[in-house]
Amino acid sequence: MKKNRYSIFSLARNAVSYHKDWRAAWRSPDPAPSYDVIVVGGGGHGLATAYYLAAKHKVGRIAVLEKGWIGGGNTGRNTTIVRSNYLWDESAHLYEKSLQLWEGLSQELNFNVMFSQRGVMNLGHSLQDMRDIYRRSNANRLNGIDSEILSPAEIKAMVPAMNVSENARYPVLGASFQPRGGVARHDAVAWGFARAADERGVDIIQNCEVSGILKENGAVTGVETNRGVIRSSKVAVVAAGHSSVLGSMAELRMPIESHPLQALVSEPLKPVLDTVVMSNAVHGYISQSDKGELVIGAGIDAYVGYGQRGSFSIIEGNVAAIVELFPVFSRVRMLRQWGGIVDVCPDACPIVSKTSIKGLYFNCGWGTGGFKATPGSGWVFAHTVAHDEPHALNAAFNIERFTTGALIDEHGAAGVAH
Ligand code: FAD
Ligand code: PYC
Repeated sequence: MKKNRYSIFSLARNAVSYHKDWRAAWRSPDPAPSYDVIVVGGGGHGLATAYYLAAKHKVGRIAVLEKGWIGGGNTGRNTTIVRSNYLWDESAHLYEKSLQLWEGLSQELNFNVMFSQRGVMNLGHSLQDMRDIYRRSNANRLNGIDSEILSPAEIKAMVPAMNVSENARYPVLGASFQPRGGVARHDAVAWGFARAADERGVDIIQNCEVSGILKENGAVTGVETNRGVIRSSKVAVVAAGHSSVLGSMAELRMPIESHPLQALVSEPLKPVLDTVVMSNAVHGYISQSDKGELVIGAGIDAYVGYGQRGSFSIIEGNVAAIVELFPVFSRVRMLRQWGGIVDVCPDACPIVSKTSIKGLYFNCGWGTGGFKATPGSGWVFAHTVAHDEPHALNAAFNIERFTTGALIDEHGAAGVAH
């Protein structure tokens, strides 16, 4: 029988050993001179890509190069909402694949990613909101994606703390509800993929910043880093927040703008909200973490930049919107605020694609909504890199769509204004 390193006995032993001889969950190797595939970026998407490259496609020598610490980018900064209720078939199929992977992810990785299917509610506050909600809900059902329409009374029954009065400035007229949506523990997703990838021989190299992409005769040959040159004929870039910076290293101009996106959490409260509530119109979304904190997020800051922070006016408007929906939260104290940098494409859809440079692949542009896509993105990107061809699920998300015009406009389903 295979020895289980993570058994209950090892938990008990480590609990009383004050972490002495604690075995690291992944190694910290020096970079090798060359690899079969280099993944740039150790967020959830990069780690998932490396995991599926090793586990599913049996690629032998893989490195993940991360300039900071794994999960320290948007993966560890997001509000963890997972859903698949996108409007267009292409996105619905991709996000639904991801949701299905989430449903088995803790078992797949042997790591509890705390995926909690507590449902996601998207509120409507006007006649046009409700028309859009019906349209998207019908499209979802045609794609086999669970979706229900809730009346204000049904919303009130599920979320008693919400003000559904007709007299509110933005009255709640109804909502779509995806019962299989929910939240997950963001760090755990990075750690789970990292540990499982490391077990399959993937070298995860932190504090390793890529500063150049090397190419010869139109093909990639490796990368320059602060740990020296590392060679590979396949480089897969998954560097959310810095995709344009990485693109410019290969003289590729990416159709991307990088914006701050903020979030904040409150002091811990007793259980008061057991589903996820999102409102596009008032620009706020809220859930309650297992620790009891209210997890709150807003729309992007309108300016572009690489600072992992945002401006106060966004928080002010965001909190005002949440308090209008939940007057009972008006006296709750906020505990911390932070920002990430989201790479936004003009059609609010990602790029998961080969490029004009042989062996160079980009996975980016997930904007405000890529956390939910983490396993699905890794799944299709690993396929694309391993086979040098897109998977059927990401074929439409190629970089050429910005010249052919075959855009997939998901601004309405992005859930967050940008
Ligand atoms: P990241 O985790 O950002 O990983 C990219 C990595 O690349 C980083 O670790 C970075 O350090 C590294 N890197 C960059 N440049 C280099 C370099 N030169 N060399 C080496 N490494 C490099 N999505 C949802 O689905 N639901 C949500 O509720 C949600 N809420 C959000 C709330 C906030 C406040 C933010 C900021 C984002 C939110 N998102 C949400 C979006 C989501 O977080 C991202 O789309 C997703 O996490 C992107 O994952 P990633 O692994 O590609 O990126
Ligand atoms: O895409 O569901 C989403 C989302 C919620 C908050 C930020 N993004």
